[in-house]
Amino acid sequence: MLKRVYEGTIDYLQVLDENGALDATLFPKDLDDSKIVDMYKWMSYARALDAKMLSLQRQGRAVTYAPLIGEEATQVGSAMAMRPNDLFVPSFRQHAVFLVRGFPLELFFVYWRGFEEGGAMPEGFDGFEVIVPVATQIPHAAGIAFAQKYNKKDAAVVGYVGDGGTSEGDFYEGLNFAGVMKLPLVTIIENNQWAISVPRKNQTAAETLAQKGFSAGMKSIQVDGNDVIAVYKAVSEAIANAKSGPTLIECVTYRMSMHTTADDPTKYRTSDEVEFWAKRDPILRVRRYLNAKSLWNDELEKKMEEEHLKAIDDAVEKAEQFKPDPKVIFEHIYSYMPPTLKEEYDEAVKNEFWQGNL
Ligand SMILES: Cc1ncc(C[n+]2csc(CCOP(=O)(O)OP(=O)(O)O)c2C)c(N)n1
Ligand SMILES: [Mg+2]
Repeated sequence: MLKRVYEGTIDYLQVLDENGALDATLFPKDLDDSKIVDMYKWMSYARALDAKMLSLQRQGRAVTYAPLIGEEATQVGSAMAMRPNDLFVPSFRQHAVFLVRGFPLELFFVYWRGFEEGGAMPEGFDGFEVIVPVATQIPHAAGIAFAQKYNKKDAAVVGYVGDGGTSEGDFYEGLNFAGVMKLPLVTIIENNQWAISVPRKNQTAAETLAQKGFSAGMKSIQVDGNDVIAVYKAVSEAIANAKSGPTLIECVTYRMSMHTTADDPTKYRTSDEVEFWAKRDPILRVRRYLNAKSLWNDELEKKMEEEHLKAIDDAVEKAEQFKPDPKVIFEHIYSYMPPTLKEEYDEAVKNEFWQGNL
């Protein structure tokens, strides 16, 4: 006997194409033009923030930074789809998610000056701090989703991972657990085509990254990650469905800039490729849509830019006056200080290690 025991398909979702044309049949019911204006403003705000961070880093006023430019639709669309109590678990590039979810900008800049205080999430903030070890956040996200289910909370967890991260064991382990336990976990693969200098095609021979969800028995979809409306729709639906189980969403986008400020992408990719994606810019297509409907103009653009720059500059000014407490590096990682760490802490304090005495 030979019979087919499994068959899977992956859908690709796009609602707003690169020319700003909308597929009205797919337009989410809870969106209207004023929300699209909000999406446009958040994406523009994120891009302005990114430009500021790059400038600060180049002036020696910020630590190594991973730019988000090009990935605004994936981040803003998903963050706007979250309900007030939903939680997010980022990796290291999701600055727009922090922004949309209301992370205080001043604290954002304190973190990127290199101070631990900026990594301690304010009480009541429904997100987790920047996580650099690739894909280790996915088992954490699954565990946090387990806690929501166990405690009967009506909250979903949205976890982010890169295309490179999907090759890590942690990614599969987290997804597998979420599938078995039917956890309220929405995992977003921010497929920006590169993992530092390793292209997407070298990560896997599979045609999509979304199909990796099949192995964990979860709903999986591929989305135009440069289409903020498609991302919003896919994530809203996954969140609405989270009580019955997890979803994997591959957002196909592009890292328009360097991997981090310590990288030079001209060494390993062509300008033709960058130009191809620049035409699919996530902000440009929304601007085209809004222009066609006379919902936006240069005057509004100028006013918005001024507001964003003022908010950013005010936050930078405050963050630069911030005086860090060196002892804090011991404090907020564990809910209580384990004995070995306490020992190091006591020794450091006794020797006033921040004076260079150790
Ligand atoms: C476990 C681990 N291995 C290697 C690194 C070094 N590293 C940092 S980012 C990165 C590439 C990540 O690529 P991807 O998952 O696609 O995310 P992106 O940077 O594109 O957002 C690597 C290899 C790391 N931080 N952690
Ligand atoms: Mg990547």
